[in-house]
Formats: sequence, C-alpha cells, structure tokens
Amino acid sequence: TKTLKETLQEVIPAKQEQFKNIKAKHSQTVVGDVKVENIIGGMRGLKAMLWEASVLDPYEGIRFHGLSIPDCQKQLPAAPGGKEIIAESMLWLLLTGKVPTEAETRQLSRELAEKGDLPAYIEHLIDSLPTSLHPMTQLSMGVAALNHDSVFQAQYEKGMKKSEYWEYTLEDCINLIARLPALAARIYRNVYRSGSDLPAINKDLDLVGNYSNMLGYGANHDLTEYLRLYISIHGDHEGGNASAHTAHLVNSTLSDPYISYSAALCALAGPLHGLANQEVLRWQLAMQKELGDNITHENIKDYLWKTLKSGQVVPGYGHGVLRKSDPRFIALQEFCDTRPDLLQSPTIQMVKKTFEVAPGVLMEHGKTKNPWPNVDATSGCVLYHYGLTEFKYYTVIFGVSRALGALTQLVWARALGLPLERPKSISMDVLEKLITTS
Ligand code: AMX
Repeated sequence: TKTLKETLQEVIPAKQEQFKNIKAKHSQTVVGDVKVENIIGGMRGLKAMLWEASVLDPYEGIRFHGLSIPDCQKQLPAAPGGKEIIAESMLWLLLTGKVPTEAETRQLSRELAEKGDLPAYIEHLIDSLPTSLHPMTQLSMGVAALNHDSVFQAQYEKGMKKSEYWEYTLEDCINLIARLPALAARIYRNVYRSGSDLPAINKDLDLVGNYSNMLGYGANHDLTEYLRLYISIHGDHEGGNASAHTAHLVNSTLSDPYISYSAALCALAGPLHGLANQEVLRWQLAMQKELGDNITHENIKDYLWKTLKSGQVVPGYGHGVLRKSDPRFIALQEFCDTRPDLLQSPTIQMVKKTFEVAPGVLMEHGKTKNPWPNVDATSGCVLYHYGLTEFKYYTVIFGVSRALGALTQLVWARALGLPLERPKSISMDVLEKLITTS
C-alpha cells in the first residue's frame, strides 16, 4: 500500500511536464476576452487561474478530477460500517487525482488520527476566548496560531530549494487537516457545552467519525454519516470561490498553509458565501415562526416576496457559476429521502416546500441569474433535525470541509511553481480610455 505522499510523488512529474509544455508553447495564445463586465463584475466568468482538483460546470455542477458526486458515491471508500464518502477518500482524490483503495484510505485515516491532537497552547488560546465570539472567528484564529509549528516556514527560514516547497506545504496541510476536527470541536464544546470534556481521538476511526465523537454526536450513526457526506462534497468547488481563492492568493506570497487557510476562513465567514449555511436556517425558522401551522405553498410564496421586497436575498438560492440545482443540494436531499425520520421533520419538509416555489418566485422577481437552490438551502436543516441546532456553528463545519480542496491545491500550486498572484487593476478613467480605443 502506497502512502499519500508516494502516490503524489508519482503523479507530480507528468503534471510538471504538462505545465512546462503549456508555458513554453502557449504563453501568448489567446483563450478568451476580457469584457468590461468581468472588470466591474467581480471577475465572474474570467478564466484566470489554474486549479487541478475540480471544475464547476454551470449546468452539471461540480466534478472532482472528472468524477461527479454520484461517481464519487459509487467509487470512493466509505468508513467501516458506513455508506457515505469519507473525507480521507475525497482528500486522496483531490490531491492525487486517483481513487484510493480501501487500504490506502484506512492508512490515511490512521495517519490523520495520529496527528490530530492540538498543542496545549492552542487549547489555552481557544479556551481564553469569550464564548460570545463568533465560532468562525475562533476557528480562523486557531488555524492562524497553528502556524507556530509550520514546517514550511521553518524550512523557508533555513533556505530550502523551490523544488522542495511542495513537500513541506504537504506536511503542513496534512497536519492542519488532521487537527481541524479537534480545534473545531473544542470551539463547539466551549461555546455550547460549557464544562464538558472532549473525548480523546480514536486512532481506529476516520477523521469525521472522530469529529462527530468530539462534538458529542458519535453515538448518532446517521448524523455521523451525514457529516461524512457533507464534509466530503463541500470539500472543493473549483478555485475561484472566495475561500479557495483567498487561500490560493495568500499562499502565493509563500505565507505558510496555516495563515493562508486562516484568511480563507475569513472569506468563508461572509453571508454571501459560507455563512449562508447559518442564514438559511435563521430564515427558515423565522418563516416557520411566522407561518405556524399554515405552511402552504401560497404562504411560503408570500414570505419569499416579503424577503425580496425588504431588499434581502433569499439565502440558499442563486450562485456565482451554477445555473441549475446544485448537485450537492440533490445529494443531501437524497440522503433525507432514504430516512423516514428526516422526511417527517417539519424543517426538512419546509425546505422541500420552499424548493417547490422559490425558483418560480425568483424567476418572476427577475434579478438572479440562477433561481435554483445551492447546497446551503438544505445542509443546515439536517443538522438541526439531528439536534445540532446551534446554527452559528454551521459554517465551522463547512470550514473543516473546505480545507480538503483549498489546502490540497496549495500543494499543487507549489509543485507547479505558480508565481505570486497579482492581477492588474485599473481606474474608471483608464477603463473609459480603453473603452473608447477598443
Ligand atoms: N435572492 C435575491 N436576490 C438574489 C439572489 C437571491 N438568492 N441571488 C442573486 N440575487 C440578486 C443579486 O443580489 C443581484 O442583485 P443586484 O443586481 O441588485 O446586485 C442580482 O440578483 C444578480 O446576481 P447574480 O449574478 O445572479 O448572482 P451573483 O453571482 O452576484 O451572486 C450569490 C451569487 C450566491 C452571492 C447570490 O446568488 C446570493 O446572494 N445568494 C444568496 C446567498 C447564498 O445562498 N449564498 C451561498 C452561495 C453558495 C456558497 O458559497 N456557499
């Protein structure tokens, strides 16, 4: 059985060769136009960065190294006794482009469990924070402070060769992914379960099995399975989304992976991005409160219009790239469809009913380019049903997940020797001159 690093070592030379070829032969080849809408529209649609792990098709949704979510569900190993994809098999795929064997997956689970304990200074740091501090701020602070032990930074100071960057980046990334569950669970326990002790990491369990255990939900097999699926399919969503892009940008300055990912978490904490996770639930519960037992399609429509007319967005709907229902939303809905308790949950029934009317309302409203649900429309409601009701915490779970894609791609950025990212900005005066001369 090969290790993750050995597998990566095998695939790197061919990709380096491919990159060298593209750079040598095609640096000046034009592959698209820059329109004014790209410059003033948050660079939407501009093809301007390399990202190996996944590509997002507006209509088909995400593919991880070419595999759709249903492909991954069929091919990637699950936990012993489980059915859902686990973080380790997704991590392996995102990093190497290969589907791991059962043995490789178990070996990686053990490696992560062995590296998963938090250093004492991080425990003290997190324990010293006010419980009123948003869990995402706490997560970002904890991740940043873990850079105390960055091997990349230590080796950089010693003067390592550029060809070695990826190896130390990999070491930091694996250590960080291993430690995220203990960090995220400690935040949860401090904020919502004051005084309760975290169980020790079980070396025979997978990463998310341990995370669920440390959160205090290990006995709930269905929730643990849900978390496995959730964390795997939220792992990567190509490179241009705000969190992944932030990690990529910051790391391009050769900041170590810890502070790069800490910055990414700050981007994830915005309501238009990862915080939509918590916002959907807040919005759904407010609707439930207002409608009481009268949850009819008509009433939901009225509530949607009320939200839109007050100038707010409908959380969980729309997307920067997608133009169809998000396949991640579909995968999570399918998880619900196989469990009678979830099908009977009032919150989940409301998600389904909202889905039956919201696209029509959003189309009639006529602003959003994509009236279909994104993953956040449903993800939090299942957690809520299983008793993980503290929705301010939901984006932290997303943060544990997004590390799989954002961090593995830092390894590739360094293996390919990608340079400091530095797009050209222009003023409106310069833009107008360009417009008149084009
Ligand atoms: N409700 C109401 N209006 C919406 C909308 C929604 N769900 N989605 C988009 N719009 C509006 C935009 O605010 C914009 O209005 P403006 O012209 O007055 O500024 C207009 O429609 C055009 O926007 P767009 O091009 O369709 O979307 P975008 O690429 O600018 O933004 C996104 C994408 C996700 C930020 C947006 O759809 C949104 O705010 N959705 C709700 C929040 C949400 O669910 N975010 C989670 C996204 C997934 C994730 O990252 N986790």
